Amino acid sequence: LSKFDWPDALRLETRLSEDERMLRDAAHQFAQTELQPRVIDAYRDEVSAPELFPLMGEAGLLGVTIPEEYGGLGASYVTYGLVAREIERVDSGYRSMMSVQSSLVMYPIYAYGTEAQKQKYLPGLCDGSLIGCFGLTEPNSGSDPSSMATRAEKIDGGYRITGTKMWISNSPFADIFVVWAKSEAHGGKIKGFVLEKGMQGLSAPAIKGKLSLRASTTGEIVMDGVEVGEDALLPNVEGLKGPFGCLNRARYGIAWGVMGSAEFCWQASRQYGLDRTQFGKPLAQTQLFQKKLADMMTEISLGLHAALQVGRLFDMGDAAPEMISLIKRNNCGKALDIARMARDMHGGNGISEEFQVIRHMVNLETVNTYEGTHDVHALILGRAQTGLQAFF
Ligand code: TGC
Ligand code: FAD
Repeated sequence: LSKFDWPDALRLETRLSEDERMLRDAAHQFAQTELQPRVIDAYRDEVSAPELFPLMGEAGLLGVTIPEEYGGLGASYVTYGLVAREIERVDSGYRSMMSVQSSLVMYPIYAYGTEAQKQKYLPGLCDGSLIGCFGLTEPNSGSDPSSMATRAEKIDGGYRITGTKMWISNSPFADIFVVWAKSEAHGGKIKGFVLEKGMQGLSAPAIKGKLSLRASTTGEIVMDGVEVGEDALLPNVEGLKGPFGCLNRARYGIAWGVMGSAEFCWQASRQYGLDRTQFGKPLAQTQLFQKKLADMMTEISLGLHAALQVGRLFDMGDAAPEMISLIKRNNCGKALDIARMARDMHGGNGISEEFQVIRHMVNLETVNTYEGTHDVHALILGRAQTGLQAFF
C-alpha cells in the first residue's frame, strides 16, 4: 500500500494529462500572483476591475475550449474546470468574470453564430480586449426564464429590442451583450442577439450594495427600443435550449470552481488549527476539529472526482444536463457548508477580511443561487428520476 497524500486524498493528479497539469499550474501561478494580492481590497472597496480581462486573456484563461483559429486554447473541458478551480481558490467573483466571458458569451457566438460573428467577436473576447456579458434573468423572471418579458419586434432590416435584464455579471463595463428575447418574427420563440456598447437605447447601470461577490461587477441591461441589424441575430438556435446550452458549460465550470474555494477554506482551517493553541494544545489536536477537517477533505475529494468524471464525459460528447445539475448543486452546497464551518473554526478571526474565509463563505451564497438555485437543480433531478415536473 502506498503513502497517503492528504491534500490530494484520492489522487486526482494521477488522472490528469501532462497538458492539463501544465495549464492548471499556469492558472494557479496567475491566480496567486495577479489576483490574490488584489482581492482583499477589491472585495472591501467593491472595485470594478475591467483591466483584469486583458491580463486573463494574456495568461490564456479566456476561451479555454474555443478553437485556436478563433484565438482560444482549443483545450479540454477538464482543463476549463481546472482553470475555474484555480481562479475560484482566490475568489468566486473573479471566476465569475472568467466563466461569463468564456461559457456564456464566447460559447453562444461560437455555437450559434455566423462565421462573420465568430470572426468579429471571438479573438477580442479571447484576448480580453473585449468584455462580454449574458442577459437572461429579468426582474420578474429568474428561476423561470421562459416567462421573460424582453421582446424583439421585426423592423425593416433587423429588430427592435425592448426589455430589462437584471443581475448581469460584467454588464456595466461590457462591450458585447448576448441577450435573450422572445422574437415575434420567430413565432414568439426565444432567440439570442449580440448587442454592442454605445447602441442607441442601450444602458447598463451597476447594481450597488451587494454584500456578496463584491469583487465582480454586476448590473442591469436596459434595452429601450434598441434597433439592431439582422447581423445581430444568433441564427443557429431557438428556444430555451439556446441559453441552456451555455448554462450547461458555465454550471459545469462552477462545479469545479467552488471546490477551489472550498479547498482554500479547508486548508486555511487546518493551518489555523495547527497554529492556534487553546486549553494547552493545538485546536487541531481536538476530536471535534479533526472531525470537521475529515468531513471537509471527504466532500472535496468526492466533489472533485465527480467533476472530473463529468468533464471527461463532456470531452467525449457524452455528458447529460442532469449530471451537470447534480455536480453544480452538490458541489456548491458542500462548498458553502465547508466555508461556514471554516468560518466557525477560525473563531473571532473568522470574521476578519485578513483570514479570507468569510469572504469565500459570503460569495458562495451567490454561487449557490445563480446558474440555477440549489433547489431548482433538486427539481431538475427529481423530474429526471420520476418523470414528474414539480416546478409549477
Ligand atoms: P424545460 O421544459 O425543462 O426545457 C425547455 C427547453 O429547453 C431545453 N433544455 C435544455 N437544453 C439544453 N440543456 C439544458 N440543461 C436544458 N434544460 C432544458 C429542453 O429540452 C426544452 O427544449 P425544447 O426544444 O423541448 O423546447 O423548461 P422549463 O421552463 O420547465 O425549465 C425549468 C428549469 C427550472 C429547469 C429551468 O428554467 C432552469 O434551469 N432555471 C434556472 C435558471 C437559470 O439557471 N438561470 C441562470 C441565469 S445566468 C446566470 O445566473 C449567470 S451567473 C454567472 C456568473 O456570474 O458566473
Ligand atoms: P427566484 O427564482 O425568485 O427564487 C427565489 C427562491 O425561490 C429560491 O430559493 C428558489 O430556489 C425558490 N424557487 C423558485 N422557483 C421554485 C419552485 N418552482 N419550487 C420551489 N422553489 C422555487 N443572470 C443572468 O442572466 N446573467 C448573469 O450574468 C447573472 N449574474 C448574476 C450575478 C449575481 C451576483 C447574482 C446574485 C445573480 C446573477 N444572475 C445572472 C441571476 C441568477 O441566475 C438568478 O438570481 C437565479 O437564477 C435565481 O433567480 P431569482 O434571483 O429571480 O430567484
